[in-house]
Amino acid sequence: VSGRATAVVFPFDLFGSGGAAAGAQLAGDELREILADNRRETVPTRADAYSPHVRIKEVQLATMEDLTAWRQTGRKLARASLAAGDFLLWLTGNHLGALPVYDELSRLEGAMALQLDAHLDIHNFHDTSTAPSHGNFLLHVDGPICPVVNVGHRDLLLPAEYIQRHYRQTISAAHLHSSPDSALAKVRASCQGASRLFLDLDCDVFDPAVFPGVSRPVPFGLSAGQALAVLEAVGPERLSGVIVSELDPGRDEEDRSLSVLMWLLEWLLLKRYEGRVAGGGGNP
Ligand SMILES: [Mn+2]
Repeated sequence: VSGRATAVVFPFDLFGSGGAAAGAQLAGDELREILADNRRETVPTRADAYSPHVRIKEVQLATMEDLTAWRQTGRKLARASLAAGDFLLWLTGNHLGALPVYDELSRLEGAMALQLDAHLDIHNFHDTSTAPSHGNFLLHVDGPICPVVNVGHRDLLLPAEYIQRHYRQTISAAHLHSSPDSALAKVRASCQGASRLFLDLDCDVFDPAVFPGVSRPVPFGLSAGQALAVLEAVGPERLSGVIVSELDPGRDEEDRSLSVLMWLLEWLLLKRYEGRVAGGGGNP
């Protein structure tokens, strides 16, 4: 563990949710602003725990050459950061932009993804393309995929046996709404053995009332508080990285979605770094 946090802005949004690349850039800009504000502050604040350790890398996906090489470019960046033991904050456009991280993560022993997503991204319907898209990208991971646990889906179509082939565990939003304690216990248990736990946050896991800024809103989603409870259940300080996708600023309303996301990211950074400073037990 390096003690460093690398935020990668990876504005990819082809093959689904066009417009979400702007969400990655916006989240990156907000993070830069938060860090600058923290640096300007003259009295000690809790943000001092993480601010000095965060750096931001911005990937250009602007030319045909850039786009042709998107997956290799992404894999190279993810691989370097995983090898260095950085805390990786991957800000991408649509959910397919998470694929290069899954490619690299899946090569590592003890790796696991806790995926918060309204959809189970293994769609194989007659009218969905078999080429990689934001709705099926888990089927396209290079090599055997690391265990994936979904929390918060609202899927009404996929048969259980098909889901079980691709997910270690799925805990639906309905389960969370109706029996929160049992759902959270299930989340905790299914993430227990992982030594490298990544949070894969597809913003459409939130209820559209909380988070309107997504291109495929699904009702009956998680409240902001429920998402927090899920993360508390696994222990946010354990996370090795976070992938964020599907923020579509064009559909947001007065930055409500953006503020939910940025609060959560600041909270995750605090959880990651505060314990290390105060406890002194972890690696700096
Ligand atoms: Mn998704």
